[in-house]
Amino acid sequence: MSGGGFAGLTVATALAQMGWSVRVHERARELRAEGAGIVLWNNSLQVLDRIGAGPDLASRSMTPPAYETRMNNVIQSQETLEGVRWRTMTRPHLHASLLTAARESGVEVIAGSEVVGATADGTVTFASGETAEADLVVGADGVGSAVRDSLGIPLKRERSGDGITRFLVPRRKAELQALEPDTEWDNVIDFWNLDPRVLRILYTPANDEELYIALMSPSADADGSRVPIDLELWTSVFPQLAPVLEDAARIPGRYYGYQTTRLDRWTEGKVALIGDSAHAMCPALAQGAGTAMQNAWTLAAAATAATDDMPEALREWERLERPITDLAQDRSQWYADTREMAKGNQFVGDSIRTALYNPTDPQRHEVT
Ligand code: FAD
Ligand code: 3HM
Repeated sequence: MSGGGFAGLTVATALAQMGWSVRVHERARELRAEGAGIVLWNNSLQVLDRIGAGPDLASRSMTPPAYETRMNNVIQSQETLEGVRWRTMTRPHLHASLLTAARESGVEVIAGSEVVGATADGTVTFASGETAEADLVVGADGVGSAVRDSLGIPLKRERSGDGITRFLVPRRKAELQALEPDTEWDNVIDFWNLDPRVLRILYTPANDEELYIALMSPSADADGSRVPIDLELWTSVFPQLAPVLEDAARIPGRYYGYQTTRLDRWTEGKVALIGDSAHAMCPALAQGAGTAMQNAWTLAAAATAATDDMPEALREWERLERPITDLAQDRSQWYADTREMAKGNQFVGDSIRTALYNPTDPQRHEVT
């Protein structure tokens, strides 16, 4: 396994629980997740339950009462998402839950171990110059994947003009309530402003104490995309969020331009790619990590069921599982290009299909 992020830890845990002997090589010296908050849906929550990470994850995460969308501070929709499983949390908490599940399942996680490449026959090469052989190699090493690049798999990158800077800050619920008493501050609130200037704040409570805020602006807007943030600009447009923007302004921050990575194929011989190395996507539908964990589970199941021909089993896995991930990528890129999320009521039809998917259901591909 190359990479100890959400994809790598999930596939490693699933494989170990299915009887494999598994080693995860993580380049970073410390095993932890960088970044702020995250939203997960049924497709990944089912997997987290199956690998035993569900209770720990639930202990410090929440399901907000609604996903609210505002334009110029006027409410467009409050989607209660009845019948849809979803939860918000911090990235460090999700990573810690996965790491615990991995270790409890007997996965060996080696930090400070960089993979430089792999070959179709299952040979992995490390930066140290050492090599190892495996029955299955998984490239879960993120958007800059060394495993993917060493295999020479052709890819296309599509960029959008917009991007986002993410922060984890204290909730400050009482101070926000004092500023806007009628607001339900436990909701996710997607505050859009398109005219006269494109500036958006996605407000996502992650638990009782921590709040994830994501500040979006076009990359062409130098002040809007500046880090640390231009506090005066952001508080002038979003005065009701001043207390939490002041916290965000004290954090260095990194502006991330939206982009999609699409590969010709996800497998090569005994090597499979999952997560951002195979299918990085824009975050509009909040499905990058979700599809990573979904594909981690289905890959583990497909590899375990493989009899003598691992390369063919991996190709069949991609054929069956790829369409639902392609859909999430395409819809998320479309939202990034059109900003249609600003209209509200967007979690319907094709935009919610990936969220509802259950990768652990053996009947999921049966045609009725
Ligand atoms: P990564 O998280 O990038 O992990 C890769 C790991 O591999 C890292 O630990 C890295 O150190 C390691 N590594 C890299 N190279 C090597 C190497 N050569 N050798 C060994 N190890 C290596 N997704 C959601 O589901 N919900 C959301 O709400 C959401 N919001 C998002 C918001 C934004 C603004 C962005 C940018 C993304 C968002 N995503 C979201 C997407 C999500 O963050 C990614 O899809 C997810 O982190 C991918 O996981 P991964 O394990 O594939 O890759
Ligand atoms: C959860 C989430 N949803 C949407 C975006 C976006 O459109 O940038 C980012 C997110 O973290």
